[in-house]
Amino acid sequence: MKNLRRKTLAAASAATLGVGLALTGGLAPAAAAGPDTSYLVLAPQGANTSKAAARVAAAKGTVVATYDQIGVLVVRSTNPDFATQVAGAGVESVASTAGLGTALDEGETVEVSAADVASATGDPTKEPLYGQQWDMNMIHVPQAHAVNNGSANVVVGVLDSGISSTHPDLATQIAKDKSTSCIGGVVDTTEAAWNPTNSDHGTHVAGTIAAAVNGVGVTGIAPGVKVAAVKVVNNDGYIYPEAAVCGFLWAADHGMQLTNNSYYIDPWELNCRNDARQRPVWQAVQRAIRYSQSKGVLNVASAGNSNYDLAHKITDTGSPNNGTPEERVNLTNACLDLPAEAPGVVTVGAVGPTGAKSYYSSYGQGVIDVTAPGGDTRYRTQGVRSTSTDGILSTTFNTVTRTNGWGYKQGTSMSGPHVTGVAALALSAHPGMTPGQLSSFLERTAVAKSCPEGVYNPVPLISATNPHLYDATCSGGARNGFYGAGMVDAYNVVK
Ligand SMILES: [Ca+2]
Ligand SMILES: [Ca+2]
Repeated sequence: MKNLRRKTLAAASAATLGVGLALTGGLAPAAAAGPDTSYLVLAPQGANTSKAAARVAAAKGTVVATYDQIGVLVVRSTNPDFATQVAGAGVESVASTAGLGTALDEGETVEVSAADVASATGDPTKEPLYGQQWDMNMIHVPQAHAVNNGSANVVVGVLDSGISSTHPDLATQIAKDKSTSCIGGVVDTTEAAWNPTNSDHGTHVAGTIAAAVNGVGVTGIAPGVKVAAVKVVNNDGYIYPEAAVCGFLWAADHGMQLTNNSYYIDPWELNCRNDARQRPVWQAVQRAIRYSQSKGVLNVASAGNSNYDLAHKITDTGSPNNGTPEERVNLTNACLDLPAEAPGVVTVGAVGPTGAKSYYSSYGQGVIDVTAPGGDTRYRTQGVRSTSTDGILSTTFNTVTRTNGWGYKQGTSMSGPHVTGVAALALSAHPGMTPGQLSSFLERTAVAKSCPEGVYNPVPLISATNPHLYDATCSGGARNGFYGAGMVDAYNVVK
């Protein structure tokens, strides 16, 4: 969905333009305060942050969070010359995160009418809305539950827009003592802080992983496990790197074995490789991901909804969004889509109800590890109209009426939590696997899917002017660019 991707970026640039201009205005009087700006200050790898903290104070910055585990400080400052003045011994690099927030690919929610309360049977297929959960049949969730529906020892961090703690399908499923907001890079564990504000994205994701089998609404894939809300999406719908850093470290230091990351940050779209200012920011996020893995966390991430070949960024002609597209041939893996492309992260594409790649799902040989249901509301009509029931049904929170409910969304944001849920079942049945063992187990137990022949075009009628808007070509054999090692399977990981 290259158009959407460009729109997202346009919004990000507009929201942060003012800050960027102010920062480069070197002629302002030294005494004038600039805008209140967030920075990541990196100490040398392995060093503690005390020297860096002293330099921050001298440069008129305020440390708002200290991440000694990875040698990173989150700092706010109104000093327009902060980045220059903080440099010195004990500081490896510094970067403002202004302009580096990525908009959450929110997607539309189509609500369904409230389900009648039945009696809890322990059978997921008896949940009132189960008949609309085609995704659960596709990955054999009922068969899995007959063996194992999850252990309460497994806690999944949902790095997202918060989870509604009053939702009847989720209230019993949340590890409240492990839930937090990470907005601004700073931990706030009050319940209000990690509940949703302007987005129910995280509530939907959490329901796919662990909605209760309780005679109400839907079933999740692993209702026996716990989810923790780790809110990284701010009230404007942006994920900033300092929030992601905070989220990975929180999950790692609070005994979580898994995180779900249904968001992505696109530095390469912003020409990261040629931008020295951005590089420290991505280094900080990568340090955080590496740290979490060292603490036994497997991180699962969505591939993105751009129908983009992530293995061939070098031919990108879609940027910049604000002018004539230019071919950029210097893009390399120097800056990766994070967290999806960080080493060790399970990267997930999406399929619709037919099992074929969803029209929007990004792909790429060597990038996609596994696939899972994310919905495809266009395949039935070849793109002409949306069929909402071909999306993924899960728990919702209406941010206008402030009420809980159920509804459909589609995206790799929805397929990611299917993999996370299956991984949670796998750990429940086979405790003690390392992140590396778990990710290879997920791949070994996945059901391989072969490439479609030729150019794949599921929605030729979606655009009146461009019938090839969603063309994609799959490469590879048993393991390929559309489906990775194949479709994850809940039964195969517990049997
Ligand atoms: Ca339920
Ligand atoms: Ca990966």
